[in-house]
Amino acid sequence: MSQSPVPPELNAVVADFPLAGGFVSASPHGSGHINETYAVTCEGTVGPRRYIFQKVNHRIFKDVPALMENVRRVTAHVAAKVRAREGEAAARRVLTVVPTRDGRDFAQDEGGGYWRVYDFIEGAHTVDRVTNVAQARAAAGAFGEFQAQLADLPGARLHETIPNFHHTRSRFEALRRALTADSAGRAGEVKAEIDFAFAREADADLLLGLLARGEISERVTHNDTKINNVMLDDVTGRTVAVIDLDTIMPGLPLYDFGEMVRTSASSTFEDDPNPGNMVVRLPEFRALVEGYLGSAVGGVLNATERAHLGFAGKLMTYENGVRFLTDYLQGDTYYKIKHPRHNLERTRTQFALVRSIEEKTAEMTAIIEQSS
Ligand code: ADP
Ligand code: GN1
Ligand code: MG
Repeated sequence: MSQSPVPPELNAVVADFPLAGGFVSASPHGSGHINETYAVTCEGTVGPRRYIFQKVNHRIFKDVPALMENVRRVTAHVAAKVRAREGEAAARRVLTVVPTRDGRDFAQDEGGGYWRVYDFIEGAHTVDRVTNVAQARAAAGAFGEFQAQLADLPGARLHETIPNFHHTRSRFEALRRALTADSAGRAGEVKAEIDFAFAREADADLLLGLLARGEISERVTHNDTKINNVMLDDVTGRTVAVIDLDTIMPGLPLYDFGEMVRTSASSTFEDDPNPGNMVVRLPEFRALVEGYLGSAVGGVLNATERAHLGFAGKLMTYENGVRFLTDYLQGDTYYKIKHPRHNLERTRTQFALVRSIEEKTAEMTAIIEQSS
């Protein structure tokens, strides 16, 4: 998939939302792999105002109304907490859904596409890679804090917006099926990657086993804590808001932490075409451990969870590699790609990070012990 320039449907749904002024312009925004994201500028009596318009990927998120119900509940809950603490300044600290004129969480275009609108969080940005250790510590603190804020979310269990999202065994079995089907005729090209994935099959069951035995527990988690899902202040660099709430659902805190290791303690981009550039960075890993355990979530993690913080990084990196490889074998139907070998390059670079984490296991364990 590749992101289109501004599609005509966007212009059609703009009228469904009560925006603060007339439509001026729209442009593609951000570098997410899943949704189509646009910055929309309006001009009203009080000056220009921006919004985020997102066409939610309906092929991937099968039940968008349920997803938006999750988003509404989570944003309302977090907003109430930050407002109690920070007053009006809280407006930037959490995503704010702009409902349609008739009060719905999303609009539908003529092709059945789902559109939602958020207030644009101004004066902040996202990065695709951490540039310093302080950023890693801050991001881990923000995701930890966010998770702690959701510990007392009232009401029913959240909807599973993608069933078995981090069920690594299911991800492995999907890879096995994609290999057998070989629908894009690429299996012959990825023998080394398949061998790598199959040699580590047992890892897929480790956290699931701990969960089944009651040694770790399910909580409300973000599930996609990559570094470009936290907004940073343009001036101070401090974390402003956790965003991309589509996969908030019951999960394991270790999935959230592992995804941070993958994206914030890595030495290069997830799709660096040279896997030789990819290693785990121990100073950033230490900053993540300290930032996460030092946040409000630190108090709720048990000894087993703490002991598996390093393994979680390996597992999430492995899982992402398996998912990229599956998509490559299936002919690139899931992630946006920029060139035909993009998913293969992502796979190779993820597996290089898995190998590096394996080599650094003793050092990572020592860092966790020193920080606990
Ligand atoms: P995806 O699921 O495709 O990753 P995201 O929700 O993460 O979509 O949005 C993609 C990018 O758009 C983010 O990384 C961020 O840079 C930007 N973005 C998203 N929401 C906002 C917002 N409310 N204000 C400003 N920028 C945003
Ligand atoms: C996707 O949406 P985005 O770009 O934040 C994916 C994550 C992967 C990530 C890999 C819903 O995240 O699970 O870890 O790409 N999100 C979904 O970069 O599949
Ligand atoms: Mg994102």
